[in-house]
Amino acid sequence: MKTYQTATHWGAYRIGVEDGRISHVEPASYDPDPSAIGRSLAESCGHRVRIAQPMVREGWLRDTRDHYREGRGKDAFIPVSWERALDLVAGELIRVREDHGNASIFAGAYGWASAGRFHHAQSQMRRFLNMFGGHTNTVNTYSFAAAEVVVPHIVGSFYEVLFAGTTVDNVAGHGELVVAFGGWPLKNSQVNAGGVSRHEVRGAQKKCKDAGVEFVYVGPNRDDMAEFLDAEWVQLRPTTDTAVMLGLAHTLLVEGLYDSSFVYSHCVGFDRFRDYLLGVEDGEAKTAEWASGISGVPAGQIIKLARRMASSRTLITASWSMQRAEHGEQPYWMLIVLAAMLGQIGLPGAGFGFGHAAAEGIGTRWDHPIRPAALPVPENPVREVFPVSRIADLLLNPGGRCDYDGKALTFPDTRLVYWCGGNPFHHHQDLNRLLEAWRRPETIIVHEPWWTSTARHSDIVLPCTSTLERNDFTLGHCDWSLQAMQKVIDPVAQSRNEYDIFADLADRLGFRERFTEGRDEDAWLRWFYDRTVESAAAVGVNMPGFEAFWEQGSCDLPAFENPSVLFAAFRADPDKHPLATPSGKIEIYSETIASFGYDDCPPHPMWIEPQEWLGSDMTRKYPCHLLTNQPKDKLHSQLDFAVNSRDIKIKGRAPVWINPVDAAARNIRSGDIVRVYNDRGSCLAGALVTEDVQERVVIIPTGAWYDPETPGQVGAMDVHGNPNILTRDAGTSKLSQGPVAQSCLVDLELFDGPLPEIRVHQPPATV
Ligand SMILES: Nc1nc2c(c(=O)[nH]1)N[C@H]1C(S)=C(S)[C@@H](COP(=O)(O)OP(=O)(O)OC[C@H]3O[C@@H](n4cnc5c(=O)[nH]c(N)nc54)[C@H](O)[C@@H]3O)O[C@H]1N2
Ligand SMILES: Nc1nc2c(c(=O)[nH]1)N[C@H]1C(S)=C(S)[C@@H](COP(=O)(O)OP(=O)(O)OC[C@H]3O[C@@H](n4cnc5c(=O)[nH]c(N)nc54)[C@H](O)[C@@H]3O)O[C@H]1N2
Ligand SMILES: [Mo]
Repeated sequence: MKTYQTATHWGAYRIGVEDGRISHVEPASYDPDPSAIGRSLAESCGHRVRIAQPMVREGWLRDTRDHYREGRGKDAFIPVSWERALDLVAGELIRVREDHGNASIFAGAYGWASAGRFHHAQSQMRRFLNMFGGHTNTVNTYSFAAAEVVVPHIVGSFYEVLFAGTTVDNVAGHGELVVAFGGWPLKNSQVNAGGVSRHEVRGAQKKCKDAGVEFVYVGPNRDDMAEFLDAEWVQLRPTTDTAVMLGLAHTLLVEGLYDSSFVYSHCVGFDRFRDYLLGVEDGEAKTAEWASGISGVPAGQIIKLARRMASSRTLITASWSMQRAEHGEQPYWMLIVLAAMLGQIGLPGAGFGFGHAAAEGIGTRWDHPIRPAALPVPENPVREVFPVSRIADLLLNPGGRCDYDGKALTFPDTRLVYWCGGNPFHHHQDLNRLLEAWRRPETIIVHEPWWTSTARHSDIVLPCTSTLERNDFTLGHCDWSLQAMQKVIDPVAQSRNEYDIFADLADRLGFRERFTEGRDEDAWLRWFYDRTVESAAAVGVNMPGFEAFWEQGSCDLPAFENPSVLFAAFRADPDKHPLATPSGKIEIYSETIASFGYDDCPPHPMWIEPQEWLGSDMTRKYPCHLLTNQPKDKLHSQLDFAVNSRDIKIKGRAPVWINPVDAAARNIRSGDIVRVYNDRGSCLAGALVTEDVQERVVIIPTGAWYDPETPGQVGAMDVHGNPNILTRDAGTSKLSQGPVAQSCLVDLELFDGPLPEIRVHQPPATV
């Protein structure tokens, strides 16, 4: 058996190969808490749902005028040679550029792709397309769009809070109480964008518990907090966290428990916010009673918690999920204001943080000063960008207006979509609306290793290699180790590296030399490595040569001293270390946001009633709140067909978590298949009845590939449990235009019809 080292977004592994087949997968010996997602790796190469060769949708090829766009998702595919496929792609790129201009090429192409530095799909695509004259791109993420836009207005930077936040170790040493809105879910710290060498979050959380720190979890799902933390569980109606925080703030204010010197020395705008808290203008004080009426948390519990927070060294945290909701800016802004009122920002073991355990490294390690090289991407000549989760709006409303962070954007007229490394038919909200929007462009080109839902809904499908079929290396954020990704087996069937695909396209378009700079994979890897070595040398660190690193399979970066406390310098001297806000201070009231005049994002945090929540009239029709969290068993939709994902499915469908009270009322038992529905769509899922989820909340994790009962039909039931058939596609507010997946009401019923087959893990029909 020959063994190789590889790395993924969920860990590093040793892979054994016998007779050209993967016979063995073992987590890296130095990983203290490896992820089970690695179990799925062996199937990643040989599975029947790999795309064997380039494919073109039948209707696209036959209907040369309109490309029979309604055929997307239902047409058969015609296998073609690489030569033919690349000629078609190059021809389409030229046609669209000539007839409509480069802004009509949309390649925002959001998605996690694979972990390597060089073979990063989107970087390859952007380097290629920018050399071709550019493309319409996107800004922000599905992960934390609202936070990315609002937090810089409040404290100057969002990424500083993420990558230089107060660490769990620091809390173990100095903290007394952690109040975690949305929890610290260990299921999420299995992964890290760009790679993870060691899973250390569980260990860090245990240390914190052992040090005597106490935990309060505020949220609807007990599974968000490890059992060993023994957290007090405060249940609340989903997306009402802002109201609870306001109730806490009001209690601090009226009981004189807030730090008035900190809010005046380090913040601006407290007086206006205080007027709101006291109800000076709207006549409604935001008391604990008031907060209780909205959130369902007993007023006494809010008051007690406020007192406990004020008398302890307290860290308050929010999960990223919380801002993926209508008015998702508000809970993040309010969390900062609450921490400011406690006056502990910048103190060891205290203050606030976002996304502890949302990914490995977040809240446990700071970003290393040595950063890896990235593929050089020339500047995009096309200036058009828009918020990433407005993709369906873009396709549906060419020329339409989109407000965003003080700007008025205009949607370009998209004629061609180019997607690499993402799965919008997994990640976007309201898939029926996306399906309709997806019929607008003339041509959709997708690179994928597998027949994902997105590949099935495109016109030209180019099969690319997956991780184990190429050489690369990783260095993830807050992960202090380079991990080699050694080629384990030859590319499956006719699949090719993205780099080679784009080099051949560049050849047809006349810029191969510029694209490749004369380098092959090996030369690029050395180029990347050497740039990383230079970055290390700049901070006085010597790294081994490439050969030694490759032989060894990994290279740990030296530990570096970091203060481990967010905004410690600012606390100590706000004049000498101002924040990057207009005032240099924490903006409890933002003049900038006030100047935008947005009706849905006021100048200080507020409770704004959403359209869909457990307090709205719509609950008469749809009485349950649907949350769609990250799956335990995989990364998003990746390797959905493989063993670790299959094992948690129920009769082949994604699980839906239901409280026993709601299940009994509908005569549903664990293991039953249920239909979950609202006005936007419906899907089947497998019931998992559990007291871990509170009443009137149901949870379907994301990631099951969309598998419509009638392919290509808007409104068809998804038989597999992709919750985005149910979620709403709207922006958080005019400020950030982030996704609102967590604001979603549904009902559910026992499904006792004949169980439709899961077809999405089989390749589509070919002619
Ligand atoms: N309802 C709801 N929806 C959500 C969320 C939620 O909480 N609720 N979360 C959102 C969030 S935070 C995110 S980040 C998104 C994630 O959404 P995505 O990032 O789109 O999800 P992935 O499944 O990781 O998609 C990556 C795709 O790239 C492919 N791929 C892997 N390697 C390569 C490669 O080398 N080349 C190419 N061309 N392709 C490759 C994989 O097969 C996969 O199909 O989902 C969002 N959607
Ligand atoms: N295993 C695994 N890990 C992952 C990923 C994956 O796909 N698989 N994806 C990664 C990515 S891209 C991201 S962005 C992060 C996402 O990190 P998050 O967005 O924080 O993760 P989620 O699992 O969506 O949500 C965490 C919990 O928040 C709770 N929650 C939801 N809505 C509310 C609310 O309104 N109030 C409160 N108090 N709680 C609420 C839910 O119970 C949910 O389980 O995870 C990363 N980690
Ligand atoms: Mo994400």
